[in-house]
Amino acid sequence: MLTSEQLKDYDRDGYLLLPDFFSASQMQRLEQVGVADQALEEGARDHMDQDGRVSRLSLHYALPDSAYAAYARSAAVVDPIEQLMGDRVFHYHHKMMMKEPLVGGAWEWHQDFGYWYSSFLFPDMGSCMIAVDRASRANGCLQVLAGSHRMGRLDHGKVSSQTGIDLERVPVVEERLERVYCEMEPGTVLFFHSNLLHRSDANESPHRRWALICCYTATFNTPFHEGAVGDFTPFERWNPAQVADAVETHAARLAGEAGAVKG
Ligand SMILES: O=C(O)CCC(=O)C(=O)O
Repeated sequence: MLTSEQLKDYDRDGYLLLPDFFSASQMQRLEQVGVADQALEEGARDHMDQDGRVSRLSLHYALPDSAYAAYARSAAVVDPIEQLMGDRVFHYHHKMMMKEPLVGGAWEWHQDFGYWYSSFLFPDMGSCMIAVDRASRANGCLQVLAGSHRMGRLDHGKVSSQTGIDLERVPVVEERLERVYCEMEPGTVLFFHSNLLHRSDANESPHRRWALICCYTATFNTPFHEGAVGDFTPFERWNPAQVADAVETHAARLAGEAGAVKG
């Protein structure tokens, strides 16, 4: 459970960075599954940055039998999210952000609610970013503007093929709010508010930067229009043993499909 100090920090800053949340060996196993998983690769979408570099992400609105969905169901993630939001939550989606060595592109300044707004009325939504690899400034770790969630939702428009805020506003905001580079060891997590401004640089290093981001909405805040994607129903939350079992089941399935997943 999060402490009252941590809840206060989140209210003030719009994020909470928690090292050693999962172990390095758990993250290594998750990555082994991800790397061996052809479906993850084939299901990934490319997003171009301003310089034409590509960031890949593999996103699921459902919670299928997968190692990634197991983390999205994990009570270790969902319980703190509910504490931070002060409400029960539904899973919205989860996605593996695959910023590959030397080629992984940047993400422009944006708020997640900047585009989730098209389907949801309230910004009572939040995410948990789980560092699968080490994330540093060199391989394009997430950057946040501390406290920017308190500005409310800003206008978003097209920035290259991404959706982002008017970049002329950023220096003005930066005069008042600190830019924080969220460097994360594998297993560090970052909980963040849907109105927190964030971005990341391209990965010019030889090191992969994968992160799993799990996104939730308060149960009262389901999409306001028909046809919005997502399954807004109660879901089972799993303890660490159930998560570990699901990861191994996924690894075994892949091994059956294509030879052993190296452990
Ligand atoms: O993975 C990243 O560096 C950026 C992710 C992001 O901005 C997002 O998912 O909204």
